[in-house]
Amino acid sequence: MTSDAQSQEVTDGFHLVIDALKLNGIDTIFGLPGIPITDLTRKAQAAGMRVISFRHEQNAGNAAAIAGFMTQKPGICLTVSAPGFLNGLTALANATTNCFPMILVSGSSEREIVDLQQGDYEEMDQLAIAKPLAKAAFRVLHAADIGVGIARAIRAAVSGRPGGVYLDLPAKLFAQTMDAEAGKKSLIKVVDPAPRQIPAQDAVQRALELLNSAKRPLILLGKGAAYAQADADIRALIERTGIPYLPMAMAKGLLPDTHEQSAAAARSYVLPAADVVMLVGARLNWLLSHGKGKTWGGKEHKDWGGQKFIQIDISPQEMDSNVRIDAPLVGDIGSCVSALLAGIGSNWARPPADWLSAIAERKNKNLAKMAETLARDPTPMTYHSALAVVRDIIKANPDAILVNEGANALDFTRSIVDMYKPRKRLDVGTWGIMGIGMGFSIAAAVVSGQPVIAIEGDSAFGFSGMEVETICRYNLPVCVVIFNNNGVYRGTDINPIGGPDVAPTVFVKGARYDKLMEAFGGVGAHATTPAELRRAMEEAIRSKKPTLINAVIDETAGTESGRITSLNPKSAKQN
Ligand code: ADP
Ligand code: TZD
Repeated sequence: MTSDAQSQEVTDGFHLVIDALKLNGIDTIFGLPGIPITDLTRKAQAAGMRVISFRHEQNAGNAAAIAGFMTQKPGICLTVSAPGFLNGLTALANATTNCFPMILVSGSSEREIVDLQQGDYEEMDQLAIAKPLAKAAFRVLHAADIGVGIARAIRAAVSGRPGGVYLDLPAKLFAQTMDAEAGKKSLIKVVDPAPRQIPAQDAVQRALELLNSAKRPLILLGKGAAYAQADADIRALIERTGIPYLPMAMAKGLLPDTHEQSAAAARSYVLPAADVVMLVGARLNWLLSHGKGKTWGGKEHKDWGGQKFIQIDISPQEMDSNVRIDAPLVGDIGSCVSALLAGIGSNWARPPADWLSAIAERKNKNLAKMAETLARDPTPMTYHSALAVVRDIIKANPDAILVNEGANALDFTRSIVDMYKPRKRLDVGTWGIMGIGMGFSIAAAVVSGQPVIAIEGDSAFGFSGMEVETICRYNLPVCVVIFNNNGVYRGTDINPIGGPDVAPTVFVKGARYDKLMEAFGGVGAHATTPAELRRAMEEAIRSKKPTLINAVIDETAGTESGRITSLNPKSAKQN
């Protein structure tokens, strides 16, 4: 081809968006087509990208977010204007809250009309609405700026503390054309999108000295530690110091939950008793009782327990957010942990034996008690007897990814089902949000190719249940297990005035969720005993077929809000 002929070739907004994503190693889009992005989905597929089409944008957004968590590359969610954008926005906000890197790319309507509020098709000032919920938000108006727009979105999503980024692409942009060669030159392959942040040496020294002075040290691993993919060094830090550790829900499996240094089964003992606590990618938010109060040995709920804290986090502003951080260690977890390891050397004194034996004693007692409960086989099936099965299945299939949502279905699964490998447990995260189930499951299967097991409360499942069609359409190895207890938390509430409406927490009794999966060609199974559940799950893993198991759970078994009953406001007024 002559250079003359080349310069006559043109490209357009559609292709520049696709080329910019591909140039940056992004090969998958989670989305839902419609004006103005239908052709973008078609052209992306034609260009060899994987385009996973959902039934609701929130699920596509959740898929993008968890793909970002699993891969350290921003997950892409693609939506149409106004309502599609808003549907995706919950997932974007949830991603930002959880520090998951994703980019919500949304088509938008004509700027001139939107800004004069003249009533365009799906009119909305999307950029303004996304801004407070995203880590960053950008709009591209000219095809020549697409490369910069995508580069900025990628950097914003994955550098520093990861988060959700909004990228607004007005309809007119896609149709714009420009010289193909100039277009190609305008694209940016982002160099080092998440630069390492090396901690200061004096901060490392301060942390080591504090850790060394501890009589009852404890390490807390959060989902930031799982995200960082510094698995071997984190394990070395724990094993070389001999310090007991607690994994937060999504850090389970960073070291196998069966590790002898895991203090998970003695949590209520170690939190108040520890004297020095090192947080690795975990915030002292509500999930850790804000680092104070009775959980931490404080007298009243605002009182500090007297622990000293070391906190490893990439965000300097996280320090002192709830209690004093005595040794802040700001940097990326990989760099911080390797700096600590260098300082620890090979002859670090193990923690005092009385601390370790006190933990072991509690742990063994609690584990024995749990083993007894799990061995029972009551009728109807309970959370415990069903989860004894799930626990065995995960043990036999440690590469399977466990997705988990609900209240009781969440809390019991988290405490009963051991994880053996990093980033295999994906759940409701920082908000305790319902609705992540099918989006996370789909992304986990697409990104990893591994089997996915989703343990779902019947209420939780309802938020994204229609995506079982998506699971069947892409023939994904997802086994959804619904813990069906006929309602939110339990199925036993009654209408206090006895009218025809059931209580607000109660669903149709004896619903057969398995039929939903069958409607789309997947495998449905109905399990009323642990033996039936085991057979159905083993078959799902073996066949890799989309499967939904309706596991009937005693409707009296749950508690209000699971383990967080106390967060329900109770009026001081006497009835
Ligand atoms: P959990 O819910 O498991 O306790 P959080 O979501 O509260 O975990 O905390 C995760 C923390 O990890 C956030 O404060 C975030 O800034 C931090 N983080 C995420 N990625 C990294 C990284 N690569 N290096 C250091 N800190 C990180
Ligand atoms: N809406 C959203 C988006 N997130 C929420 N967390 C809730 C509502 C409130 N909620 C919970 O916190 S758990 C839950 C709801 C509705 C469902 C619990 O019922 P379940 O699980 O059937 O999923 P269990 O096992 O019956 O407790």
